[in-house]
Amino acid sequence: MIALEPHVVAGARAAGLGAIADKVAAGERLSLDDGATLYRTPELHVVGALAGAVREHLHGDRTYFNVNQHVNYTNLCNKLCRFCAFQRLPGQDGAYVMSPEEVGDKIRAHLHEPVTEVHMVAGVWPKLEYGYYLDILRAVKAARPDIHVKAFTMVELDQIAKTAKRPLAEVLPELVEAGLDSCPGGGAEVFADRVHQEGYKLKQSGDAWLETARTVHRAGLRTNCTMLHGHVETIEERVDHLDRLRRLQDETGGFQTYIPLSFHPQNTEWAHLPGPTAVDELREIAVARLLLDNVPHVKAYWILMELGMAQLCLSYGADDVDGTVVEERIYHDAGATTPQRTPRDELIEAIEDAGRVPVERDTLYNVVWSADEPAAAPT
Ligand code: V47
Repeated sequence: MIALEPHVVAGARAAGLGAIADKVAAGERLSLDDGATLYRTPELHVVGALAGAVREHLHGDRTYFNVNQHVNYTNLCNKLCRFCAFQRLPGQDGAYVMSPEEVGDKIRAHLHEPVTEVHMVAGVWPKLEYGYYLDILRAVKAARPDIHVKAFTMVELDQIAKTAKRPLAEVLPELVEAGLDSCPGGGAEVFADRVHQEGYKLKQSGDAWLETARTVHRAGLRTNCTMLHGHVETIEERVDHLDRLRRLQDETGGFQTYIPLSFHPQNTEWAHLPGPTAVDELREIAVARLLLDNVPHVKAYWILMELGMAQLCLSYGADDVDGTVVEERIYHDAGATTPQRTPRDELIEAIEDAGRVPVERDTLYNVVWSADEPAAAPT
């Protein structure tokens, strides 16, 4: 049972969302039709209030962040996704592959900071040898043995297994042995075949992404999940995507966090599309919090939307703002105007300014430091 404030119930009834509010209060699963209604209702503040109530039921005011560092080890990619500004082919301006030594150097450059996670994703390039992936994992751990390595989207893992010419289930223990600790949520885009064909047909299908995630969860690794929204997809395709994530989560329980990724059009083949508005971003957070009743966390990734928007998202269902990041390429190549990094104390201040309680977490949501128990603050 979730206690909804009387004004939230009244607002929901006035907006024609009374039946959905009753289900939310009873902790009942929302249907696909409910999802479409939440996307279409003009009263976004009511959707946000319902999602905010769920967020507070799950996490109170606690708002998570981490001290992390991104490493994008190559931008070579043969998937040619129409939404992507990061990808390069060999010989193109700015194309690069980091050696394992360079990956280690990136980690060593931040040893003076209390980084607990490296987030390591890249393009998909079949000419990279299987041993390369093991070597970059080992290079990270050699540089910083206690760091958590969150690396490789389902799309990259699919390629790594193909390169190794072995099933992923066999390859995963070797990646773990080399240093892999968990996996990020990217590469899911929108699962619907129609959108896949129109925007990223060379990439693994939605079904294949889900099957890869199933294999990863069965191997005992936690992952995140995402949806890239605000391009050519319909509302029904978004609801279907969230429902497919929800069904896999019922089966495996392996997803920790859902992150809506708002499409950034600049320098992409879809540059003529307007991309989502700030209002769309709020709605994605809120609808996801309400539909994904079995995913513990919803993240407002500040890199996508400015810290001010991420603060607002904390009242629309989000309980996490991601981390310090340090160096980001995927969104900045596609026109993001956010800074490359936000220092730890600024994340704390932003969360407090939004009226919430900052909690520094590690990748698996163990508490590193919390404003409500500040004694163990890291230096
Ligand atoms: O896989 C690429 C998307 C993803 C664009 O798991 C784009 O904690 C919008 O997955 N506009 C990478 N989106 C980012 C990602 C992520 C980010 C933060 C945290 C976590 C996590 C995961 O970004 C890609 C793709 O789906 N993407 N280009 C673009 N132009």
